[in-house]
Amino acid sequence: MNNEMNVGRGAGYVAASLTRAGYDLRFFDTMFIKPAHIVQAVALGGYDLLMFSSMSQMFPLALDIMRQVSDRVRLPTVLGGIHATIMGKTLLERHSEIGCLIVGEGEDAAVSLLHALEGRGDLGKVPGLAWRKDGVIRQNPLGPAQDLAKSPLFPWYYFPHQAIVQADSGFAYVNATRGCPYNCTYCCNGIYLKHYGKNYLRFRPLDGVIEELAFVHAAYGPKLMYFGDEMILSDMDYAAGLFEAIKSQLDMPYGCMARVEHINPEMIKLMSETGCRYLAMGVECGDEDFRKRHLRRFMSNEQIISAFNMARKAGIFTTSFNMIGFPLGDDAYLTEATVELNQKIQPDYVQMTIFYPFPGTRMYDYCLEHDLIDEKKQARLQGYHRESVLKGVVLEKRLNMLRRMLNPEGFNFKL
Ligand code: B12
Ligand code: SF4
Repeated sequence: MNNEMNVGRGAGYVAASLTRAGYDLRFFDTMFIKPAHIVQAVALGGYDLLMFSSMSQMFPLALDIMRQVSDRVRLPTVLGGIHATIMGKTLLERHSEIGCLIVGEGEDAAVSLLHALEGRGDLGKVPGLAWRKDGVIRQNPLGPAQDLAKSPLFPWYYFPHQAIVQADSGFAYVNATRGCPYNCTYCCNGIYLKHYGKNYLRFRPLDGVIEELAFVHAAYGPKLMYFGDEMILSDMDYAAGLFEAIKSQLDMPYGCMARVEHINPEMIKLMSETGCRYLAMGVECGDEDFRKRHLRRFMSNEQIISAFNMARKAGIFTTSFNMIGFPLGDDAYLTEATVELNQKIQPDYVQMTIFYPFPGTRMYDYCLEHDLIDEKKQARLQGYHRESVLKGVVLEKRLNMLRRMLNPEGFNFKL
């Protein structure tokens, strides 16, 4: 389930793992194949199982496809991805359309599930499986976090060129790590941390990453390799080794995301010398007290200013991530504080989005407790780029005005 011109990483890895285990599969991406056509293709027959990968906002469409398919053919369905991971077996209690679901990482679990369905294993032993047995809904314990050294190669060939190289930036999203050690109140990362603990943060072997970068560069020719990893700098030694290998073996421009706490003069020097041309860092809210107290982001405004200064002086294009429309606090005041901080740090691009309550996060629980979510709006909006999903909150005009004011030249990245 996808609504962005980008690759579905989780679904890709699970599909690659099943292919490696010898299963035949067809990969449908709702960004490129209309749901009605997917339903038609599946209804034509030849399939034994229908597997879905879905984030929360796309889940209603996943359910809709399941319903449409079940009107035509009888096929068992499996749901995986972040939404299944957050909600677990409660989704089975609410939706009879879903045959079973897998909580957590799916490379090994999906293979184990298919083995069990073929009678080569026991459903009770499939890691993270939530399923129905004799009218009772059960949920198996999760397995260990995926060993990234044993992950299959990412199946780039499932995706069209325009999903791999972003039209506006020329960036290709790649990854070297999985996970983040922090636990901000609005982010789903905490769910994975809860399930996998400190083993959640993992690093791919460097030779595999370098080989993949060389392949993506040769095959698709992006302007820049962008590490979309949550927290690539969480192990400075790993990051330094990776960046030096990129310089010595590939010599191609790259970019990444970071927390301001990880930016220091030595790291910035190394990044700029090894080809880092793009760095995106979260500000989220310009009011330090609010940020610490309600978002549980403990960096100071000084640290934010200093990190952006260092990057700018090193000639690295910077983006700041920001949110407006929080469910608590005075939003007009908080927005002003965020604008002021951005005017101080002067990033090359200011990304402004609207707070969205993701199930499983503490901010979501707060919104539920205070009955703040407008379900109709939520069903209509599939992201946080246009409007707030909170009751009575209308932010579209303000958001557009802020975007124009803070980015008079738009996204103007040049190498
Ligand atoms: C990289 C990334 C992106 C990239 C690539 C996204 C993609 N489609 O893969 C880009 C920039 C495009 C992106 C876009 C968006 N993202 Co994003 N993204 C991430 C990030 C940082 C890492 C995801 C990742 O690559 N993980 C590694 C892969 C291998 O793991 P995975 O995706 O979880 O998949 C594993 C399991 O879930 C499971 N699994 C997955 N599918 C299936 C299917 C089956 C059948 C089975 C059995 C198992 C299974 O197995 C997989 C492998 O182990 C996460 C943060 C996070 N920690 O998850 C946010 C995150 C997933 N993104 C999020 C959001 C909101 C979005 C957007 C909606 C933002 C927007 N534009 O409004 C879009 C939606 C794009 C879309 N519809 O696909 C939220 C999702 C919250 C939610 N509850 O749904 C997250 C969790 C961040 C957050 N805010 O907390 N994102
Ligand atoms: S630092 Fe970023 S990825 Fe990590 S928990 Fe906070 S928002 Fe999520």
